[in-house]
Amino acid sequence: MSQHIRIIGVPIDLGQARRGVNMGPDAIRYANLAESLSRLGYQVEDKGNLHIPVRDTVEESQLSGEIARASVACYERAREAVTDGVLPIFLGGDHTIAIGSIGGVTHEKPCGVVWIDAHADFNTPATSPSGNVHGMSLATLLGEGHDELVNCGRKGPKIGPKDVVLVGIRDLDPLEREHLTRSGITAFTMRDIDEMGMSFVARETVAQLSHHGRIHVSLDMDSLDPPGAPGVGTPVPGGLTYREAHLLMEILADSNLLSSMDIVEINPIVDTSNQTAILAVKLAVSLFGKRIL
Ligand code: EXY
Ligand code: MN
Ligand code: MN
Ligand code: MN
Repeated sequence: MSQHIRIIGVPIDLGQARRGVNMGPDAIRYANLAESLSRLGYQVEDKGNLHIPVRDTVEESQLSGEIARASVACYERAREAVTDGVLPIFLGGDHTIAIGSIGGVTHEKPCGVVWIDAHADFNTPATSPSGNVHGMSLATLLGEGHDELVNCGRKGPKIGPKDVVLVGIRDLDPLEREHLTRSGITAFTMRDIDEMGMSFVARETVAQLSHHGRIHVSLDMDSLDPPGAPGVGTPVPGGLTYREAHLLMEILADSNLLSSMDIVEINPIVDTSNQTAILAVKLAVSLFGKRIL
């Protein structure tokens, strides 16, 4: 695992309707991400933010085109990080950033992806009740969605159904649910976590994803239970507890396969005293840290 971490901010709020998620990168910086990772012994560099247009200046009809433009920029940064042998952490912004980040880190070779989320983000323009692209990010990565997004960086699917495991799922739209069931993707719902425990779920996740020798963690902070992580645009009750989320990070850390990460969907406008960003940083410390004993 690289000892050099590169932070890349992607302040995008074009994939959903609420304002504020574009301030996520600075909220996470303010919660001391760089200092916390440096303290673990990593060399940490912050590349600042990608340039994203202000939401109010973008017409509804231009949204997917602007998301595609941002995704290509993000893709290039991700690809460059892999070439440079560093471990990139992408700070959202909404979950559309994963189209570029995961696209880019898989430019040369595939990797496993842990998608930690209350949602599956597996809608397509045909199944989505909202039309919001952040609810389509994973389907896009598997090759279904707006053409300019599916073909971002390189043509076609960026990962296959066996390359991704979902953890924390508890809110699916009706057609999205059918689509996910047909896809063959492994999804651990909150019920699975309740019944089998996070220890089993996390170990099974690593076992299913270790075949490519590299794992990307896409952490949507709405996977957490809302009382501990209120600063998200689409909260869903009954999420991961503080300890379940940390145990997942700790077991992923034990794999020594971590190669890149997204932290997404933090909206400081609806947060309380930046606690969602503070929690995200603690989870990153568990993910990149060593066992306490
Ligand atoms: N399934 C809903 C939709 O497609 O609009 C909600 C999606 C929320 C997506 C957030 C990022 O995880
Ligand atoms: Mn998401
Ligand atoms: Mn979500
Ligand atoms: Mn594969």
